[in-house]
Amino acid sequence: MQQRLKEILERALKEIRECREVAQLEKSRVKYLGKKGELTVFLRGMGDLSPEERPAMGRLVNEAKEEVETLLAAQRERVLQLEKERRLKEEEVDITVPGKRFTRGKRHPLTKTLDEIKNIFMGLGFTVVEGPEVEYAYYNFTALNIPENHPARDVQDTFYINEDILLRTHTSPNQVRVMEKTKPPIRIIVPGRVYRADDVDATHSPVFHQIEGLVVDEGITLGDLKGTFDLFVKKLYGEHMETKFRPSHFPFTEPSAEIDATCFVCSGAGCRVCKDTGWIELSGAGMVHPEVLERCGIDTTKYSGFAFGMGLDRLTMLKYGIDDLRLLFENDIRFLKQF
Ligand code: 2NL
Repeated sequence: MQQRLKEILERALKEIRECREVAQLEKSRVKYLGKKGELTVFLRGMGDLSPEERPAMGRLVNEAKEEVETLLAAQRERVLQLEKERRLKEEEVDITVPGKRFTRGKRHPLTKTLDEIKNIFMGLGFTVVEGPEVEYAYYNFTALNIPENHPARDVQDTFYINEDILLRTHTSPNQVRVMEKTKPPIRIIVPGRVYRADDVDATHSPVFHQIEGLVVDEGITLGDLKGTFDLFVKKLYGEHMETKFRPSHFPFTEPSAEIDATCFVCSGAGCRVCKDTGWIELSGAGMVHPEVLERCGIDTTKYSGFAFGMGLDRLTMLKYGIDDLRLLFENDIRFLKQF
């Protein structure tokens, strides 16, 4: 009988020592000390012993149970410690591993150029005005002295929503609104997206960007236009730049001019980009047509104004040496990264 007890005890101790998880320990506890556990059953089986033998044997069994209990408790501590160490190791963070480099976004080249242009004109006391891309034909054409039969109004050139509503073909409608609402002096630039029914190629897109400028005050002359634009070009492209006017025609200005600037590429010597003229066309401009001022309720005996309109896309391409307009719209990260 003693021999059997010894055998159970040794097996129990060995099993418990090999436990590596709390759940295994619980199983062993039930197996030896539970209601139907081996030691419990063993103790009950002592009824078969003689009364003389019983106390000594009972003590031995109780000692064995205590030993098992003590080891269970000790092993439990050990297992918990092991589990903690295992978890700490699993969750270990190597603070010496180099961080992941994440690429920072940049402003689009069009935005960069526009921001520069805004800053230059704000420095001259201009305000930046923006407005809707869907416009009335009245504001886009009629108010600007563009006659009913003018080719610019053609459905071949303009995206119409219906007979009276269209996608603006320039940002001028906003200048008209400002003139209607504001008593001069007026000094504004109006940047924005504009639309024309063009097929896409290296220099054309059905959507592009324009910046127009407008000044209306007492005694404004062509000299003010020349001085303002010359200063603007020098600030944007460098002090070495010069500007010149060429006569032109727009329905909304009189007189009208195209403004050329020194060629960026050859500085005036003549090259492929400027077609050997030494000059590059930057903008259309002129004195606001009295008809346009009158339509907006501005007294032309007292006030006069100048206006200009230029393509932001073209200005940006020239500034950064970009040779294909499509690059500005495709948002290829390899292109945008360079700015
Ligand atoms: C061009 C020509 C121009 C204007 C735009 C303008 C606006 C009002 C009144 C008078 Cl409200 N003029 N804008 C004037 C001259 C030229 O743009 O070919 N731009 C790319």
